Amino acid sequence: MRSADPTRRAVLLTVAASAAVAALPATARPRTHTIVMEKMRFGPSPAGLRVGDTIVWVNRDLFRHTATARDLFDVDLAPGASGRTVLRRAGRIAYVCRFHPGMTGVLTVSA
Ligand SMILES: [Cu+2]
Repeated sequence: MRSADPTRRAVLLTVAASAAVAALPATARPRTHTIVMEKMRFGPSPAGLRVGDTIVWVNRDLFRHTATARDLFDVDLAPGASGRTVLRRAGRIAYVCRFHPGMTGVLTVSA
């Protein structure tokens, strides 16, 4: 059976990040979203993304993957690893795994 540790870690990170920004006014409060890589696919892109939000990438697969958007981010994750990126600009942001060109996704980020 596969370990649930990466999921647990992502949940804990999300909780910690939420607690850290709880004191900010609602309009300025960044949020943390999780995208899981599993079975050679990216999980669904979260709705309601805003500039300043964080994406936590969780690689639950048996393969190394990246989440790569040209000029914006390049997260390289071993199996079981996780990493994070902060969304720095609004717009439609296409991303891909550099090792598996069939793995793609799109983030829609508002200002
Ligand atoms: Cu990949």
